[in-house]
Amino acid sequence: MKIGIVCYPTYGGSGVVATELGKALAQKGHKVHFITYSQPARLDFFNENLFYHEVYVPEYPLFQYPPYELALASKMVDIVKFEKLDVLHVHYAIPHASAAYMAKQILKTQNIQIPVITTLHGTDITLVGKDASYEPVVTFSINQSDAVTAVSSDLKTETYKYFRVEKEIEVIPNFINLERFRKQPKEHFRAAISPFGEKLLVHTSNFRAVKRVEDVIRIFSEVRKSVPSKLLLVGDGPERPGIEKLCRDLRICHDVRFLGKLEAVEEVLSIADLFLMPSEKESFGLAALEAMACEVPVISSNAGGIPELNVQGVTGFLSNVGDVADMVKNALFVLKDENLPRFKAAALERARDFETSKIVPLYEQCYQRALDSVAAHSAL
Ligand code: GMT
Repeated sequence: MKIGIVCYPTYGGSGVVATELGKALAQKGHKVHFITYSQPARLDFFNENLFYHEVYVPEYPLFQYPPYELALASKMVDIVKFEKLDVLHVHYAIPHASAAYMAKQILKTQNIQIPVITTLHGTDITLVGKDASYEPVVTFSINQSDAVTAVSSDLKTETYKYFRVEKEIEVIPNFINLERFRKQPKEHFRAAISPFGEKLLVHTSNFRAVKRVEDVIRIFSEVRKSVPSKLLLVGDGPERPGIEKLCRDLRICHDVRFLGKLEAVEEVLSIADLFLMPSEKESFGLAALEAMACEVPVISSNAGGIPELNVQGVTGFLSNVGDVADMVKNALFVLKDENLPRFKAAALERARDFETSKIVPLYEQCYQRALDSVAAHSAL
């Protein structure tokens, strides 16, 4: 198949899933064309089946807000025609689903029928999408897609709750490349970070309010009172200045390391004992899956789709959003030397359920059904 993938090129979960999906499809022999405004962060290797088309938005003094969606729709039209694409798969509804709708309508006037598959990732529904500024367009473009997928059952439920969506939504969870995300021997790194055998807690995120990084710091601050430990923070974002101040106020800076936007997060996860994800909202929790694949148990909130990944008392524990005391209690339980090995083993075992080879065929089947349905309609 010739597949167009439209996504955000950044480190965010939706862009990561879209890029990893494209890479996996290319390895299976499909021709995959990424269409976005800059090189996707994880599109970092050469494969004869991978192509990248950059969307350029010309500047003009009249434009206070450059019309990216129009430039994107025009690019989609151009690439579908020139590369003879079979399907367009857009990740994150805003503005990709509506741009795809526009491209599809333009192509229709030229007798080209192309199915559009929209994958909902989370904040496009639970945070941004349901805002009145976007809701009518999001509802319309979801309903106009030929197939719609969501990354968890919870996100599917939320979508039906907040939007008048008539389309069937298929749940296709996030997936993980276990060849890349696996526990690697990094003992020298561990010895450098925790020279006295301190336990290592890790959090990775985009440091937005929804991630509740402040809870991460408060959990750690309590845990280290009972268990000698260090905290590694991977990622960066708007909450970071406040988080740094909190570390100073709590006088724990010497035990907290801000590592920034690290490329090789699996190396940090390889030396971790516990992953913290106290998010306010989380449609799936890809960062937790990456941790679990590296044998790291998870202390999380029970928000959104996290319970579909983290298994209570098996791969870690879940608490109500903001219940720092419960998360501290659970963290101390998991970190006990007699408990840690079984939680680590269970985390990896659970991650195997989401291996790339198990999930990517679900997308291929989805594409085929959308293609068949468009072909059947145009034959009428
Ligand atoms: O978590 C973020 O803020 C990034 C966001 C995105 O859209 O890039 O991630 C969302 O999509 C990921 C991939 O499907 C999911 O694993 C994350 O749970 C989801 N984030 C939220 O729902 C907050």
